[in-house]
Amino acid sequence: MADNQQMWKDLGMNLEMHDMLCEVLPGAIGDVFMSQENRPAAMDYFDMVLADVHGLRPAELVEFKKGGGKVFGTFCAYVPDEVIFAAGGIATGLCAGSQFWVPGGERYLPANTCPLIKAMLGARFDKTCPFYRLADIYIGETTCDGKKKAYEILGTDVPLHVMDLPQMKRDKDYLKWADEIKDLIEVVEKTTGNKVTAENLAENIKKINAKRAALQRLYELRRNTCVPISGTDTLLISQIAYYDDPERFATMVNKLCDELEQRVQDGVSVAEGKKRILITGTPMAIPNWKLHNLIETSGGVVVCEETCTGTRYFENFVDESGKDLDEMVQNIANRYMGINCACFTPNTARADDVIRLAKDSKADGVIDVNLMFCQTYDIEGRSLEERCKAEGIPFLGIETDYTDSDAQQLKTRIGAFIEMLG
Ligand code: BJ8
Repeated sequence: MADNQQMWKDLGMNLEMHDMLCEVLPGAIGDVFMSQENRPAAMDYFDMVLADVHGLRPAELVEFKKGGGKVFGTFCAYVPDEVIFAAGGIATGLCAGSQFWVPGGERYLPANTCPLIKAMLGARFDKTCPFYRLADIYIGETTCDGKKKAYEILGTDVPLHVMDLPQMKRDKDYLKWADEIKDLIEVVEKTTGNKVTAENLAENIKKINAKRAALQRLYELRRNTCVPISGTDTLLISQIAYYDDPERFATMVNKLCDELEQRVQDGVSVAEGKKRILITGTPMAIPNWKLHNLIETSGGVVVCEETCTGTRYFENFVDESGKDLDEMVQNIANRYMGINCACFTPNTARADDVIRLAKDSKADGVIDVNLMFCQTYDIEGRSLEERCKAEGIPFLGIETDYTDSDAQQLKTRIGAFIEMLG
């Protein structure tokens, strides 16, 4: 911890304020994670990463930077890590899941902005997150309006490149996204001083695909009647996926999956008699475990997340057969355009995904979680509910923020929904 203090100081962090943030974390970890029974032993790696979330990985990144390495901060599942790693850079998610950062963001943004966006700005301008301090450049993207405008403000304080994400999925939009990836390659090359070549890109396409494969394996194991891991633990893993070293992360997830396979064989379940829930909606950035915790302490078990801290992050591989840089870039573009975010129109494929995943994971019900003031996901909630109802899948829509002020009320609603599932 003493070393961390020096590192945080060197990163120009506001230590006094950061201490306040650190004070609440151990309690939250105890309440949310350690209180669960019968956790897989291989969760110890992820627990360790979480317990020192502002120490372990930042220290690695500091070392990397000492050797001249460049760190790229990202905010969205559409930003292709492959090209950043190909140029010898490191991509790290800049998560914004804590209420702690929201008041800081409200100094720059209207109060009726999504908490995730407010937390992004609070984490940067309050100087209380080492990842936000470490990143040499941020990579934004034109997804929702709130993020677009927030990037303009962030860009006054840190180098920032915004990728222009198409909002439709016509053939020309796939070509356009490939073009944007080429622009990103130029930015990455300029920042790192290294070239993206067909060779290093092919290697990194494989590396990131391997990480996706590990996550797919984990999510498939949750489909078993005997649920070998809680949704809360899985959410933590999905959150860590955004900033851990990809190869080590895949190794640790595969190690966990070996244990979970054994659990399934032995009939070890963490969810005896619990109702299976699929969560869909807005992403849950670390340390937002609110809904999983409420569901899993109210008689439910989360068996799948159709979110960007879930299937949207890892479903579909990049085709590895590209022979030259152009083909590889188009293959990357095609894979990322397959993500079904509500910022696209139309976005009916997301509802198809929810139905497919609900069936595959044998969900008893779907809970659609919307971060307050996120218009695009909020609006999609209605058609999603209609689709689920048409398929005979019970549905509950929830809107919430990062505070605990509605926790009791939500617990009552979730408890009633789970009871209604029979
Ligand atoms: S691909 S979901 S990570 S944009 S910030 S849209 S919650 S109002 S995060 Fe997202 Fe990429 Fe889409 Fe996924 Fe709403 Fe808030 Fe906007 Fe948000």
